[in-house]
Amino acid sequence: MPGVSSRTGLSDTIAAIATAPGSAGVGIVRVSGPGALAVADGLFQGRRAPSRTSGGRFLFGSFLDEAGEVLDEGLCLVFRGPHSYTGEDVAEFQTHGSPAVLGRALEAALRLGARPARPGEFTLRAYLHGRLDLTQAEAVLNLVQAQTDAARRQATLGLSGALRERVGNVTRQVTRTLAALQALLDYPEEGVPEEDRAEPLAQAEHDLTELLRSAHAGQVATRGARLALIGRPNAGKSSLLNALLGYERSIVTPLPGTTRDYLEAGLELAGVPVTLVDTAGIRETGDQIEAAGVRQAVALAGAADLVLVLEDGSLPREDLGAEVPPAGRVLKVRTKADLPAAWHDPEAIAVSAVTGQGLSELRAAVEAALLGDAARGEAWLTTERQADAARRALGHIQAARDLPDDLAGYELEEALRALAELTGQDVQEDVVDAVFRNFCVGK
Ligand SMILES: Nc1nc2c(ncn2[C@@H]2O[C@H](COP(=O)(O)OP(=O)(O)OP(=O)(O)O)[C@@H](O)[C@H]2O)c(=O)[nH]1
Ligand SMILES: [Mg+2]
Repeated sequence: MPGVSSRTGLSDTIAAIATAPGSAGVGIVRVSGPGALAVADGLFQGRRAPSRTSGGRFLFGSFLDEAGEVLDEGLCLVFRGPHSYTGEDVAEFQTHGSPAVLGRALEAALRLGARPARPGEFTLRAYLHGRLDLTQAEAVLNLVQAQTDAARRQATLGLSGALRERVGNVTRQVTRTLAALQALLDYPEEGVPEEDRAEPLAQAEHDLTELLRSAHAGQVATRGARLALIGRPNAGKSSLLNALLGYERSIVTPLPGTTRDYLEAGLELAGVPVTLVDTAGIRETGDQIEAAGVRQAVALAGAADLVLVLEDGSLPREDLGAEVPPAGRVLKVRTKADLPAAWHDPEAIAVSAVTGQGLSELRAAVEAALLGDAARGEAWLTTERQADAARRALGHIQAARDLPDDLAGYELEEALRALAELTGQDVQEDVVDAVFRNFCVGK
């Protein structure tokens, strides 16, 4: 069991409606804990009592309230600990998915001795019983909340334990070095061979650096990204926004200064929820409204995850005359590629909002910039909590590398502690609470 003392009391039996509010074909009430099957016996009447049914079976029958009134008909699924989601005895009632039925069924379960589950408490129990580590619990949350395919893919990988495994590889390398250093205390004349000291640490450092590079991608895939389009008036910002969206969201005219207020539109790019932000063309202007729009444009560019700087490809190039975020967060775009080009820049992606030329290259460049080369098949760090622990572990490993043998051990122990925190083997209760606070009731 992970090294946390639970405030929740695993001896309680908990119950909750596991399906979303509102009407649906099927609804589920879930009960977990030592009394789950007794609750099921009281609530459900079928050919056989749930408590006399072996795990992994389902029964068909009726749900009854305490007065014996039939609330609904449906299924009772029986799981016996440890072979269940939570690791405890679990009964799941599948009723018709109406709030009226579900409400009464939950009420009956509570009357029979269960207490209402807190948000995420089923998954918390799975964690406390060692069925999941903390990265997997976080993956469950991400999976429940996944709005896009990229987020789903990462959550599924995390749930499979792929992230735990990547972290486990690092832990093994650090442990190997630490063991070698400790042996040195007993046999100082032997020295620590390279392959037990520098090599595993270099490997651990490399793996952690890769993992951290994925953290940004993981967060982008989960929470989405903001993409600002900036440039001179008439550069073609609004036209490009419309072309990427596939509909006329923003007003386009031949007059420079058409867009003054900024506007946002959502789309999915490479499985990532992206918010495109169209802004006022940047120029010196006496118009108060437009000037306010220009100030906004610069601020929006500063706050975006990625900035597309658009320049009209059919006119001589001129400096934007404004602070542009540093390279790395910027993609240069040469617009109006259907017209004769007035300049060339190998770094700029040539696009035409009129013919659609270059749009797929642009999409690919945006994807690469947002997700980086974080290999697609690998598990990423998906939360700031995970990234923070990984960063600390890396810091200690780097510190150990440069220390003499007798002092490096301390840093490596700290690194192991941070890695154990990452997977949740060694965490404070408040960290665990913070993870599960974001869950919904019933999960
Ligand atoms: N030929 C051609 N014309 C374009 C293209 N993109 C935009 N235009 C034209 O350029 C003019 C300005 O386009 P907008 O999209 O309004 O430019 P903007 O950057 O949003 O301009 P402001 O809102 O004034 O800052 C319009 O007349 C568009 O039809 C393109 O790819 N090819
Ligand atoms: Mg515009």
